[in-house]
Amino acid sequence: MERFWPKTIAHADMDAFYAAVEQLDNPELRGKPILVGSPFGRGVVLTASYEARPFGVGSAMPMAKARRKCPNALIVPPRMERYQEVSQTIMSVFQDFSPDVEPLSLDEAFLDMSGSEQIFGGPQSIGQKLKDAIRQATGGLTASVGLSGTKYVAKVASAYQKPNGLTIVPPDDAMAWLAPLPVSRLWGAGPKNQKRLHDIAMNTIGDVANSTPEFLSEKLGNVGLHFYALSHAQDPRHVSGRGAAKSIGSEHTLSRDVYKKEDIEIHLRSSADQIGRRLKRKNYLAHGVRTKLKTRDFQLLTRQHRLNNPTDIADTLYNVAVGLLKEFDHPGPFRLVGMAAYDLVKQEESPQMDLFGQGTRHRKLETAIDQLAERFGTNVVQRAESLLSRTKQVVPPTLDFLDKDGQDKT
Ligand code: TTP
Ligand code: MG
Repeated sequence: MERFWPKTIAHADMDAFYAAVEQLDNPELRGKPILVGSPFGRGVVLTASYEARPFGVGSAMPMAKARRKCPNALIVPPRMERYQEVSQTIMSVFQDFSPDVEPLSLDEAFLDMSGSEQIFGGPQSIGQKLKDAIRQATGGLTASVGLSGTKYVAKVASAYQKPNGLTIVPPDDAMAWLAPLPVSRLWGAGPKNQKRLHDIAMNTIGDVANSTPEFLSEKLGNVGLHFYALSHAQDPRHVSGRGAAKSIGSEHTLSRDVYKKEDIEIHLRSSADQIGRRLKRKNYLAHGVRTKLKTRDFQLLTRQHRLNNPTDIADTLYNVAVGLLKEFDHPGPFRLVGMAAYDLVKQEESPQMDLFGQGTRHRKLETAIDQLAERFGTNVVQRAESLLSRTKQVVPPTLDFLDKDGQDKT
């Protein structure tokens, strides 16, 4: 009899999602290089069809540059509502497969498939059925799917043979499978951490696995320990499925567009404070922070960052959200500023919580502020900084601080 894995996690990610939807809806676009994005102004490519990718174009590249690199590409303006509709179809397929589905974006999700072998068969069969069901429900779209015993390895696996891939990594083989991959495949290894790893002669995940936690934490701090765990295919996070909040967000639609960093920061500050309060109230910690900006032509731009230690501290959320601003390549102005905390875990489930470090003092202080805010309203307790920025704002009074639900009027 086939032996099943102790835990089976699938990650599914649609191939060239927006572009594939355009090709599905318009047969004339099929088999051709297309770029989805606004053809006007200084917009960026949201995604490129696989026919366009060999020309070196892809998500987030300025449209003008992409057109130079791939002059034959057809430019298709995005239709967000349609992508959302298709996303709902995909998500409902996922829900037919598992009660524990954790969407990460419109086109990807984790599914906890543990114990479902009686219904769907072993990992290979689960993956194939999932792909078939997506193709059928959407009328022909393909997804790439990875299966392994952890979220991390499942995600790396789904990207391994794109497009239309299916990659199975048995948990016992996961460490060896990861070893030859570049360190850029470590979750949370942005350009800075990749460079730090290269500087200590670590180029593959196997190099990290063969190091020691002591050395890595000496060279990289906490994130070094996180990389060490990943390189050993250790990732204790659960698929946060049914009923769990997916993200907590706050955004401000502005009465007048902003483009100055200081103005954006003011809005992020009040969003972060509000999100921190809601996280604490619900006993959640967030693994991720997303910053959102909407352009004048209603393009929604987002950048996100995963934290090594999940947090509910507003100050940390704020600093990460502000740090993300430099990753946007749009000069503004923006008509909406917002942020969200995502990838939420219940406080008690997080093994990495920074109980004894920096966080504790901060949390105590913020909890006290939150309690006051809850009793007397947010107008009573404010950071000196936000008062300052408010006075700076007095002439001319350009910004509308009214939050979506009307609660956080400062
Ligand atoms: P991705 O899954 O990252 O990319 P993709 O589906 O286009 O291509 P693949 O997964 O096969 O590599 O993102 C899903 C959609 O999200 C993408 O089609 C467009 C949108 N998106 C943006 O709007 N901006 C971005 O910077 C990225 C990366 C994606
Ligand atoms: Mg995708």
